[in-house]
Amino acid sequence: MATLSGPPVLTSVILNLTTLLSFPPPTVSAGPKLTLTVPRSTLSGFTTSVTVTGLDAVSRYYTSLSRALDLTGNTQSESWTLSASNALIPLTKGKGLDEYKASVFASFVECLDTHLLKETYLGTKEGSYADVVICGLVKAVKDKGGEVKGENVVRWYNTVASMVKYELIVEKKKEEKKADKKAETAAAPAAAPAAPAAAVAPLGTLSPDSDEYKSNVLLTHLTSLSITSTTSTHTAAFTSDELQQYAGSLGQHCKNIFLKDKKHGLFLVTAAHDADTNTKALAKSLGLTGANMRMAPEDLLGKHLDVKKGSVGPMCIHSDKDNSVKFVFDSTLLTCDKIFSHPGRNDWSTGMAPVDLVKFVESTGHEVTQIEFGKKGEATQKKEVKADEEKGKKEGKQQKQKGGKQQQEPKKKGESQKKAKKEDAANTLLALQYKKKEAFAEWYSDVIVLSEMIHYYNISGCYILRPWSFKVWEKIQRWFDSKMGPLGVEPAYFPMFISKSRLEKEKDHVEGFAPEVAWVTKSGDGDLAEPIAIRPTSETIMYPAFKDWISSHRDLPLKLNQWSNVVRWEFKNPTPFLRTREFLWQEGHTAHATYEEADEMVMAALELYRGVYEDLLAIPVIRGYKTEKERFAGGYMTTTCEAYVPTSGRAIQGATSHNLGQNFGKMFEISFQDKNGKPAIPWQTSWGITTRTIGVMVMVHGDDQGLVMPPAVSPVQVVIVPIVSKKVSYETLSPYCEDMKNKLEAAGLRVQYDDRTIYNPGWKFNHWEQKGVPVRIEVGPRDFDNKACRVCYRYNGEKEDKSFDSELAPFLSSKMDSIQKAMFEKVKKERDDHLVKVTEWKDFTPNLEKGNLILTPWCGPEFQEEEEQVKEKSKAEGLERSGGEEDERCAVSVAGKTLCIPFEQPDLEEGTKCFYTGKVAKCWVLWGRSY
Ligand code: 87F
Repeated sequence: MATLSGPPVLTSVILNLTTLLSFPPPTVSAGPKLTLTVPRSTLSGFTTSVTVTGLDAVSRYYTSLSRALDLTGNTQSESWTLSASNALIPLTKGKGLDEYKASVFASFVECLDTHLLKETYLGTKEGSYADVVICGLVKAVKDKGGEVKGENVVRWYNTVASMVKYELIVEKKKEEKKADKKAETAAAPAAAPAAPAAAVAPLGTLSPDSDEYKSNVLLTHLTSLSITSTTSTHTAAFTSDELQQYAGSLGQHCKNIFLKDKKHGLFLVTAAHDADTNTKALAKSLGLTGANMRMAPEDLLGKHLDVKKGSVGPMCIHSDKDNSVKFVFDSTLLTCDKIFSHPGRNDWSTGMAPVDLVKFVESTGHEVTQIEFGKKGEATQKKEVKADEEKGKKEGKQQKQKGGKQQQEPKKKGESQKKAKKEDAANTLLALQYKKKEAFAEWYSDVIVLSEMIHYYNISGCYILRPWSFKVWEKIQRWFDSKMGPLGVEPAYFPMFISKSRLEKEKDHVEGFAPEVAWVTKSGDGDLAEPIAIRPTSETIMYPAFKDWISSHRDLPLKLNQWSNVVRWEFKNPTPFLRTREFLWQEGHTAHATYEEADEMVMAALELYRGVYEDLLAIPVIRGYKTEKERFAGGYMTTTCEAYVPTSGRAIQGATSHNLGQNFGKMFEISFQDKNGKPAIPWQTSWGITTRTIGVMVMVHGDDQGLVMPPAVSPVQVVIVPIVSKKVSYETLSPYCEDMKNKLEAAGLRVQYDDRTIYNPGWKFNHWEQKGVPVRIEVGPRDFDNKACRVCYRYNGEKEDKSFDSELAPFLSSKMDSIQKAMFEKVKKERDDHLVKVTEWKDFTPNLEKGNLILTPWCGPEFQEEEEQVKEKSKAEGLERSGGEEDERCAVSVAGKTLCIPFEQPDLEEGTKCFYTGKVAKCWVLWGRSY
């Protein structure tokens, strides 16, 4: 079996370095001099810190701290690292990178690059000398304006750099609170939280005799109570997914939530990791009236529990000396043999019997309020069903078979149904936990999971697309394929592997992308003779075949389309659909006899992308050309369609279509005899759209109840939910509903009759709302009597009663169109309300801050340097105004960048000046913060 190496191996380096020294980590700053500051308290209990300055000294100091000195586990540093660092120390001194330094550096990089190609650095628990050398030097050179060209070095650096950044952030500790606070009040987060990191450090055991153990007050308190426990060390986990990944094998971890309620105070809730901790239901169970429980701000965590976000555990209650926090415990945890929680830090997990945990909390003078939490998903539903059964029994009615609650047909239909719905929602505990406007990133994760679109996977950046999202993708595919035939584009499939030589044939094309290429280097235990890349795109796979197929003008045009997966090993935080390491796409590749024909193809593909977004997904896009800086470097000209996400105020590139010119033709020696018998090089195009489309759809249309599906792509357009009563049973209602389903289906609608008896109507309403089905039809006993039904619209929450007659199907069919249109118009209005013109620099950043797309007069697409300056300056201004700072790993930036030069250009009066350079403007350019 072939195994992937390269990036996964490299990412383990991050772990090695971050776990090299326990919390707080050392700070490494790579400036003209590399400085390492190690808080000694973490090593020996002293509170002094040691600072080592200079690259070599830092390297040596690291070395002295670590028993396994290099990544191969040797106890001697490898000779190349020492000599390299010695030779390169002068580079880190003085300003700028002069020619001499640059040449020394270039030769070093070359030798290092070759070294990294044949050497695979497998991480051990300790850090590496090599990391320090490479990371420090590359950063130092980059800081001086130098460029690092070695592919393997860049890949290494990109991986390790995220660690340095992490440590630099820790360095800013004092300002952390301030920055965090500002970040909280800033605009909604732009990207969903990071998925689990790619590599997992092995679990370790913390000895109770160790200094580290003894200096942890929670653990010493535990010991003082004679409680039997074990504490394991692992990779720091910042999310429950990560915890599951890094320490899930230990056993049941608990979920800990610190809540604040204005009226009732602070609560620390410890529940099963899969418990549904809906705060409304919790308040109800606690008997709190008028409660509005929210996540407590982070400063309160520090103040009351002396812990940081992400490291909270039940034992932290120990720090609440004035008893201002109430402790709530999920009683279902009592059935576990052992439960694990953090003793104040998220790279340690302590396991003990649940009764002992209760004992611990009580020993701190806190009362333990026990509540039985439901489980997210099925278990909760079962519990609810059970409760319903109890209710049914009380009503003198056994519902063993049916399971679900048999709702009474309301006397006053509207009101009672509303009430029933409310009650059900409270019972189900399945509502979304986050509001879209308040916590966009968390809301996004919640929606895609609860709607059953995404299931998380244990490799960072890879996700399972469940039927509910894959069917949307299939809709896009079918629609797109229906347009391929008329354009003369044929389907094909090419292998997913590329040899190194082919991938690198077209240098411009791969340059810059190289760090993202994943390689297969082994089969079983043996090394492959030559590493094989996994396609990040297929130009270099397809074009050698084009060379074989094209020899005459009669072989042109050649137009192929392939649906496939591609792999790009991203280092920035991944987000399902939006930024993933493997994704699905369509890539079209064509070759033509003339530039004009190629250009026509480029525009036709872009028009299809407009169609996918606007006609299928109800999302308006702006089409245009990319600037020189942003276009695909391997081609001649790039066109794009850009969408807008109102909640984050960010643009997102929807799809691109390139005119590749004759560049690839030349590189791959594709030529043909033209009509006049003369040799010529074909003009090529490539174009692609990915599963990112689905993420954009979720972000743009979703609301606080979940997804809102545009009818054109919704796997189910109408769901029929029966509401049975004492008098009217399922058996009676079902034929009526089946008949309705058949009639609607005959009219071309996608219909589902939800006749599941284990769920009650309220549960079903909530379920289908979360999945965003455009229309729900409720059929109750009275509807049955009146040959009617109630039609509820997902996108605006409106409802109306309709007769079930021959008009219903055409009515709903046309409703699908009007809903689609209304959804598009609503989003378009929002987008247009955020589209502004700016003609002076001073207005640029303030408008970015308002989440606006900005049209500016611009000196021309070729002014790359100036474009970069706008980006950097707006970033600096943005950060200054918000008081924040940016993490390199973060996928989004506050910088404003060019999105496109829109095809539709507003009038540009003669003499208009570029808003930035003051030169004569040549066009309007669209800018924005983007994903
Ligand atoms: C990542 C790694 C290696 C983008 C990459 O846009 C290579 C690449 O060539 C790479 N990321 N690209 C550009 C892709 C160009 C083009 N390919 C066909 C498309 C549409 C579909």
